[in-house]
Amino acid sequence: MQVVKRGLFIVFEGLDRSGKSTQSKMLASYLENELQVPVKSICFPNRESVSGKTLNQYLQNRDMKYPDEAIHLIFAANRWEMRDQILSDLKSGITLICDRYAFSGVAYSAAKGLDFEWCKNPDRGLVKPDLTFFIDANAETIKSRSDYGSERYERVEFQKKVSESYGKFKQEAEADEHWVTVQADGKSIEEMHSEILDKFIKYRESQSEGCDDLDKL
Ligand code: Z5A
Ligand code: MG
Repeated sequence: MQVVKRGLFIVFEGLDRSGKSTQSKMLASYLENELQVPVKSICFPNRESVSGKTLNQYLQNRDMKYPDEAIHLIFAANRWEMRDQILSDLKSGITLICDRYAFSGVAYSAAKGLDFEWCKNPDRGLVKPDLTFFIDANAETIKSRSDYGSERYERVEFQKKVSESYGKFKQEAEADEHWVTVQADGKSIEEMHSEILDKFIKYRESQSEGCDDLDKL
C-alpha cells in the first residue's frame, strides 16, 4: 500500500496591499507547474461562507457598527468553518497556500486595542501552519498601491498599529523555523518571489523526514 505524504500548510501574512495575494499565487503556480506538487490556494476571510458574508459586509461598510470582540470571534469562526477541509486536504497530500490566517485575526483586533493574548484564544486548536511568510512592508510605502483605501482598515495610522501587533509575533517567532519574515521595501515582485521560493525549498528539504504530524495553534 502506498503511503500518502501529507501536504504542507503555508500561510502568507502582512499589511493590506503588502503583496500577499501576488506572492501566494506565484508560489502556488511554481509548486504546481515546476515541482508538480498538488496545490490548493485558499484565503481568509473566506467571503463566500455563512460567516464570510457578514465579514464582507463589515469590511466594505465603514459605518456598520459592531462590537470589536464580536467581529473578532466571527473572523475566527470563519477559519473554524474551514478546519475539516484543511485537515482533509493536507492529509490527502495537497499543499495549501493560504492568504491570511489566524495571525491576521490577532494583529488587526489587537490594533484596535483588544488584549493580544485574549485575541489568540478563539483560534486555539486550529491547524498550525508549517511555514508562515510575513511580508514586512512599510505602511507609508504601500498606501500608494492601487485600490488602497477602499475597505474599513485601509488607513495608514491604523496600518501602523497593525504593524506593531505583527511585530509581537515577529519577536515571539525570532528563532522559529516555522516563521519567515520577508522584508518588502525596495524589492520588486520578482525579487520577493525568488527569496520566498528559496526559503520554501530550504524548509521543505529540512522537513523531508518526519513532518507528518499536524500541530495545533
Ligand atoms: N482581517 C481581520 O481583521 N481579521 C482576520 O482574521 C482576517 C482578516 C483573516 C481583508 O483582507 C481585511 O480583513 C484585511 C484584514 C482583515 N484588512 N483590511 N482592509 P484581504 O486579505 O481580503 O485584503 P487585504 O490584505 O486588505 O488587501 P489585498 O488587496 O488582498 O492585499 P495583498 O494581497 O497583500 O496585495 P496584492 O494584491 O498582492 O498587491 C497589491 C498591489 O500591490 C497590486 O497592485 C500589486 O501588483 C502591487 N505589488 C505587490 N507587490 C509589490 C512589490 N513588491 N512592489 C510593488 N508593487 C507591488
Ligand atoms: Mg490579497
